[in-house]
Amino acid sequence: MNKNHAGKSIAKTSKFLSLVLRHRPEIIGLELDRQGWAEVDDLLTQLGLHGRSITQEQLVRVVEENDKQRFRFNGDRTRIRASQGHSVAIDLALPPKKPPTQLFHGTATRFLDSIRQQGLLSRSRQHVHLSQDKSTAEKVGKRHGSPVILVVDSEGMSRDSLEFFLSDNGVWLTEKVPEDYIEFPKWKPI
Ligand code: HQG
Repeated sequence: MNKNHAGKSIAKTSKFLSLVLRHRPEIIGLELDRQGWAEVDDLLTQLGLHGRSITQEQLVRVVEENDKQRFRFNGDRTRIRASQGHSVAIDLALPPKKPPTQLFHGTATRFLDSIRQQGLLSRSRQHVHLSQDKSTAEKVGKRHGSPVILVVDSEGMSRDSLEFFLSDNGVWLTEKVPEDYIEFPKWKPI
């Protein structure tokens, strides 16, 4: 297999892993424990049974080479989980952490009216996702349409006892962001 093809298949496997480890483990008959971990042996077996066979070495490459470090092994590499982004009801069991003064959220202009009214909601996921840098927020926003970056007063939220968690891959998570803590763009989107 040439390098390009290998890269593409890694990307494909990574997308599929996101689907099963975050959203739909049942499509390959996989069970996640309460904290979202799957047994690596089970995962490899179930992938094989569903026409998605990969080797342990390929799985290690998917985890290690993932651009956002979306997946993580436990210490002895017998278990694996997604570090954030779940829609399945699991408890990542992250300790609350004091956030930086500000955090950013990238969204699409078409959602702005609704966000002004309701604040940021986690919708299908378990948390609202925030980043420490604007460029990540911009990329996330672009996935939904014409991007806009919202500035979140995380310091104010923290002061008001709203909790934050930092995922293993550096994404800030919180249950919701009430509209009063959001700085909206001054310009009116077209
Ligand atoms: C929007 C990526 C209307 C919200 C990233 C977003 C992230 C509202 C969309 C991770 C709303 C949900 C998650 C409201 C929120 N009214 N729209 N009240 N509140 N929204 O995909 O943050 O590459 O569930 O602004 O790095 O875009 O997948 O969340 O536009 O960490 O690893 O509803 O996905 O990681 O969309 O992305 P999503 P997200 P990965």
